[in-house]
Amino acid sequence: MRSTRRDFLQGLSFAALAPALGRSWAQERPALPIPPLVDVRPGTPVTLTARVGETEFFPGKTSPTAGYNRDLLGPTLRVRSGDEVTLVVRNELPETTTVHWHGLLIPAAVDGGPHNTIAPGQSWKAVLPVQQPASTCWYHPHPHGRTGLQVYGGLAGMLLVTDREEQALGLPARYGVDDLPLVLQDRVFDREQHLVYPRGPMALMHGVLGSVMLVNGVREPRAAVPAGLVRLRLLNGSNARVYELAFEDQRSFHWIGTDGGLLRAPVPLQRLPLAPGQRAELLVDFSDGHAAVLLNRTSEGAQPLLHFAPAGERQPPHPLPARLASWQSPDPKGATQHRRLTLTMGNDGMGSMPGMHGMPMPHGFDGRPFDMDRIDQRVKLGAVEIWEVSALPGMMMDQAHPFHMHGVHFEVLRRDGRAPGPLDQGRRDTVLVHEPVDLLVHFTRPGPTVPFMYHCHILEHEDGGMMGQFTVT
Ligand SMILES: [Cu+2]
Repeated sequence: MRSTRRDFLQGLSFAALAPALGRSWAQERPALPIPPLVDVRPGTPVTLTARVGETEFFPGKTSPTAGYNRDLLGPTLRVRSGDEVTLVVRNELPETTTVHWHGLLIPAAVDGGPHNTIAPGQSWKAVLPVQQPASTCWYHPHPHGRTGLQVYGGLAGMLLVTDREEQALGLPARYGVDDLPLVLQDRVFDREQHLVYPRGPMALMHGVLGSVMLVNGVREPRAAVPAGLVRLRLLNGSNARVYELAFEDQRSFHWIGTDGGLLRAPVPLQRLPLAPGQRAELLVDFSDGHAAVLLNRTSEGAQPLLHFAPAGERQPPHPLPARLASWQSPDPKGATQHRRLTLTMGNDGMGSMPGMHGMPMPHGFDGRPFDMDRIDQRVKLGAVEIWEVSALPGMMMDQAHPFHMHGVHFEVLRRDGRAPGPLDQGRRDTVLVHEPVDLLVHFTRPGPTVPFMYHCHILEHEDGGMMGQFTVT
């Protein structure tokens, strides 16, 4: 019953798997799976084996998938700021992969971008000097042209950075109990309820959007939580979908963290957008003991993501720390370079539709598709720069793009020429670009030979050429 390597190569279009023998599923919702937590300590290498497997997303229906050390997704890695840790990636996939440590501020040589390839059967050792604020990061493949498929197949995991300042805050910190890792993904299933990866012009244009929502690889699971304060670490691990997170009962929650770590102070909200690649940390108070449903609430309606079932003794409402983190924002007056980048869609993504146009035009920046052999930007180590990033409105569609930079955290300085709103605050590595944004970027990690990447985190846009690279010397 194992899926074959050939199945994975064929792009998840594998109708050949026989359905598993029927077994009765309990009527109640499946419990939220919590990926195993691995504390990565200096001097003790941890191995991630990328491999194919199979997953039963629907009762009795098995789909080929992929994961790290398991059939789907990967363990949660936890590292401490100040440590140097060693990770070994073993590639047991039938094709080349890489592993990018998304959110870690590390030298480009170990960043895991498309230059750090690992051939099938080979291993890659990455020594990572972790020096950054506590944050919720993740890891995922980044081979050029194959990132979308490999992430979609299940290759992704969370990577948590802790530090003393965060630990002193007394935030909920019991992993899997009141500190929950939540990987949000949407997927497409065929009529037989097998996982499929759609290709073609629509996928190239919008990215792959599925109608089935998964949290930690499971459809609409149920999380048993204490009747008190709970910390949610949300990762949008979807290929293309932007979420609008809200609770069904409109309860408010506190937003406490972004891609780059904790905010300066908790922000009460009822709704939070989360673009592909982004992370958000929330504190939700379940001390009323009432069940709650986390939704993706869009203009088209609301899709349930996760059901919370508070249990146990009700804890009195928990006072939040007034201040979470302090950091120095770079002075924009010290910016030594202003760069302007425009995300451009090739033929509005229609280039691959036969007969529609002449030459297929790939996605890119300023009309140029990604080229592994071309350095697009050269940056001085230690420099502060302003990157003005905009998206060219297409002829056929107006698409927002999650713009991601490796090797840096940035802050949004202006959006559409004005001071950004409260939802743009915090340190980030991924920002949704619809209106033009000015990003204040501090380049603190070296990339003299192997470059860092910047790209759209709609993975089909990235694979289609919407990526560039920069050196830092
Ligand atoms: Cu894009």
